[in-house]
Amino acid sequence: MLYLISRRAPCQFLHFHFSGNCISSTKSSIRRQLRESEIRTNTRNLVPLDRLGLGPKEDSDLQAGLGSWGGRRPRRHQVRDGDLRGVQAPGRVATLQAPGPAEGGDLAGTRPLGGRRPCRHQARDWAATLQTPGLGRVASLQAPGPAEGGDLAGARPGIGQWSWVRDPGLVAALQAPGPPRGAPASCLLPGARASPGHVTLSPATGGPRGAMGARRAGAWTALGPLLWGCALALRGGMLYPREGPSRERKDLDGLWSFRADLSDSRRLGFEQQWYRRPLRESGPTLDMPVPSSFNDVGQDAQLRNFVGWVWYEREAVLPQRWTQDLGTRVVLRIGSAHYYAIVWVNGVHVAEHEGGHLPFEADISKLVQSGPLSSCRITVAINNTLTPHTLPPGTILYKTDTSKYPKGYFVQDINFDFFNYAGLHRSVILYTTPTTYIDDITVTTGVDQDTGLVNYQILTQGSEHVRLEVRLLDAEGREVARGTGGQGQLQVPAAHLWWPYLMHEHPAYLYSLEVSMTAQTDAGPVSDFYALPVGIRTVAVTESQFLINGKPFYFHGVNKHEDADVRGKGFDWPLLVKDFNLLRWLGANAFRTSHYPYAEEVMQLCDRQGIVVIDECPGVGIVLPQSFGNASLQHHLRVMEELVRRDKNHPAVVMWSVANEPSSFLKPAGYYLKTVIAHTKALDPTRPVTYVTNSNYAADLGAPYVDVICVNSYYSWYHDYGHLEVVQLQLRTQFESWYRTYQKPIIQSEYGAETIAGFHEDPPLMFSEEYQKSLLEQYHLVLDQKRKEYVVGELIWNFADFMTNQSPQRALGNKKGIFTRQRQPKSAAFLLRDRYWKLANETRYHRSVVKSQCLGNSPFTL
Ligand code: GCB
Repeated sequence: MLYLISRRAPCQFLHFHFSGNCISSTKSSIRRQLRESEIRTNTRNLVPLDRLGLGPKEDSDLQAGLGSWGGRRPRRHQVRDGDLRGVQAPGRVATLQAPGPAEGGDLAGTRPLGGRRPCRHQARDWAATLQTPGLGRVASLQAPGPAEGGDLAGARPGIGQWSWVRDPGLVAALQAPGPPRGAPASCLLPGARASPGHVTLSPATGGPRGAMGARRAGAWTALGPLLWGCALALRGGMLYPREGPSRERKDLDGLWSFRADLSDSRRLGFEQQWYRRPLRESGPTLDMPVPSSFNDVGQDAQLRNFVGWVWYEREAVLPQRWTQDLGTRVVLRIGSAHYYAIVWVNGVHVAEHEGGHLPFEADISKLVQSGPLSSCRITVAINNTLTPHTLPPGTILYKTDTSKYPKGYFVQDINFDFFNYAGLHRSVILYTTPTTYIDDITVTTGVDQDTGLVNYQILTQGSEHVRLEVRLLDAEGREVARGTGGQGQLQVPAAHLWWPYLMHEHPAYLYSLEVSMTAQTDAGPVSDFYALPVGIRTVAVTESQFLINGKPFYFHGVNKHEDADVRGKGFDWPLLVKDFNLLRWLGANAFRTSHYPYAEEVMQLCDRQGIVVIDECPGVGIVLPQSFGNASLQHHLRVMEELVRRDKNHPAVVMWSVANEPSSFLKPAGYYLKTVIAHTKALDPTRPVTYVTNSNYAADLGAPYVDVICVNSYYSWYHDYGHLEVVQLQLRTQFESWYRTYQKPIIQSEYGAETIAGFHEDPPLMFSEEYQKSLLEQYHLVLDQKRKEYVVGELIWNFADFMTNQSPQRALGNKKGIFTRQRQPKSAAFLLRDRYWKLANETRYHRSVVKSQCLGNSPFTL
C-alpha cells in the first residue's frame, strides 16, 4: 500500500568512493570502474550456487533495474513500473506502486485528499492510511467520493478497489476493506504540513523544542490503533526464544564437526550426500566452535580464504518429553549462517535460508517425534559465495590467464570494506512451544499527556479458538495494565518513558508485556506464555530535528562492526559486554549496525542500556548496475521484512537504514531505493527510514525518499590527503548543499581517519594518532555550528579497528577505530569521550538531575 514519487535532483557532480579502495572519483572514472565490473560479472558463476538458483539470473534482471521488466515472475512482490503493485499480506495490507511520473499537488488543507487531484484509481469503502515520511507516522484517510474503478489486477483478485493519491514523496498505505480497526477517519496529524516530497511536523504541533505537544499526543491516542493495524503482516513470527512455563530452550553452542568442501566443483558434499551419515564418515573433519566464523580459528590460509560450501554437524540429545509429548513443538533456530544455508535433521532436509545476519527456523517436531531416538543429528551446509544479486552483493572473478593462474582459479570480489567472514555466527538453538502457541507479538507505543499507550497485536498458530490475556508489568513486577484478545491498547497512567542513555535520570525503562494464551484443543487444554520487554517511547522527525519522546535527540555515537580476533563475526558475550562498557565510558548514546543486522542479544542490551540504534540491513556494496535489478530488489525487500520482523519491538531501534553507500546516482537506483524504503515504511509505519549515502547531493536519486539524510564523508583522508585545513570548508559545503536541497535533518553517519595505534607524529601526519585527533577536531568545529541548525547526529567511523580483505590500502584491516581491535583506546577515544560527555550535559532532558550513568568516573556533572 505504498506510493512514493521522487523529486529528482539534477545530476551534476559525482563524488564517490568505493569502500575499501576509497578514492574520490570523476564521473568518467566511475563509469570506467562500473564498466569493468560489468565485464567481470558476466563471467560464469560459481557452479554450486547454480544448483540453488543463486547463480546469475537472466539478463533481463539488469534490464529490469533499468526500467523494463522482463522474464521472471516475482514471487511475492510485483515490482513492475507502470503498474499498481500488490503484496499479498493475509488479512491486511497490500502495496501499491504508482505508475509513471508524479503529477504533483500539495497536501493542503485539513481535509484528507482535499485539494489534490485523485487519479486513476479511487475507492469508495476503503480506509487508507497516509504515511508522512517526515514523521515516520501514519494518519488515516478516508477515500473520497464514489469509486471510479480500477481494480488492483492480480494483487488481491476480487477483493476490491484501491485508492491512492499522487503526492510527490508521499507514502500512502491502503488498508484492506472492512471496518478500519477502531480508528476514526481522521485527517493528517494536526499541524502536519506538507511540501512536495516531504511532510513535516510544524513546530506548533511538535511543540517548542522540549515540550510534548498535547495535540500531537492526542493524535497518538486516535491513531494508535490504526498504526499497528496497518503494518504489513508477515507470515510467521520470529520471537526470540525465551524460556518460560510453557517453553524450554537448549543452546547448541560448543564444538561442531566441520568440513570444507575443497573439491574443484565444490559439489562433492552434495554428490556424496554428506548429510545422510555422520560427517566424519565422509572424510576428515575439524572441530569448529559455534558461534564463530570458521576463517580465523585455524592455521590454514586455504580455509581462511575459502569460497564455497562448508559443512557443519552436531548431535543433539533431546529431553524425553520433547520426543514423546506430541503436544510439544520442537523448533530448530539458527541465529545467523552466512550466507546461504541448507539444514538437514537426521538426513532430512528441513530448511533453507538466503542471507546472513538474520535468524531462520524449522519446526522439527515430526522428525524428532517419529522414531525411538532421543538424539538428532543436525547438518548445516553453508555457502559464502556472494553474487551481484545477494545482499551484500559480490562477484566471482575467474582468472583465466593460464600463464598467471592455475586452471579454474577464481576469487571472490566484493565492494565493501570488511572481511567476508562466514560460518555459524550466532547460536543454534532448539526450543519448544506447545503445538498451539503464540507466534508473534507486535507492539507499538505512544504517549498521551503522561499516559503511555501500548498497542499490541498477537498472532497465534495451531488453533482458531484461543483466549489471550495480556498484562503489563512495571520494572518492579507490578501490574500496571491488562487486556484481552489478539489486539488492543493498554493505557499506562504516569508512564515511565524509555529514554536514551544520558538523556534522562532513569534511561531505558522497560515494562514487561506478559502474554498468556489458552486454547481448547482435541488433545485437551493448552497454554502458552511469552514475556516481551516493552519500552514506551515515541520517535518523530521534523524538518530539522530528530525527536524522541518529543525532545530533540542528538546522536553522538559510533559505527560498529561485529568483528574481533579469532572469532571473526562470531557472537561472544565477553566481547559484547566489553563493547557496551566502552560505549558508556565514551558517553556514546547511539550506534549504527553498520553494515548488517547485529545479534539479537546486542539489540536487547541496547534496550536495557538505552543505546539508540540505527538498524541497518546488509545492503552494503550495492554499486554495480546488476545489483539494482529485479532479483536484487526482491531479495532486498525480503531481507527488510525479516529485519523488521525480528527487530520491530526494540525500543532502542529508532530508524531503519536500508543500505550503505549504494551507487545512488545510477539511474535504476532511484526506483530501487524508493521501493525498498516504501516497503520498509509499510512494514513499520512507526519509524523513520534512511539509507547512508556518499553520493553528491545533486546526483543522489534516493534522497527524496528518506526521512533523515545520512552522509558519509572522509575529507582530508581519501582526497586532499594530509590537508586538514580544507576540512571545515568542505564539510560546511556538504551540509549546506544537502540541507538547501532537502530540508531534512542530517546525520554525519561516517567520518574518520586511519590510525595505527602507537604511531605518533607532531605536526600530525596521516596514520598517526595525532592526525586522527586533528581531523576529528576539524569536523567537530563544523558539527558544533550545524548541530544548532539541522545536523542531528555524528557517528565516528569506527568504534574499533576491524578486519578487511587484504589490499595495499589496509594494513591488517581497517584502522579507523578509536579503539584497537583488542578494544584499547587510541588518543582519539579520549578526545571523543570529552566531547560526548559535554554533548550529553548540554542535551540531557532533566537538567536538575545529576547522576553518573557511567560505570567509572565520568565528567557528567552540572
Ligand atoms: C565507508 C564505508 C565503510 C568503510 C569506510 C572506510 O564509507 O561505509 O564501510 O570501512 O568508508 O574506512 O573507508
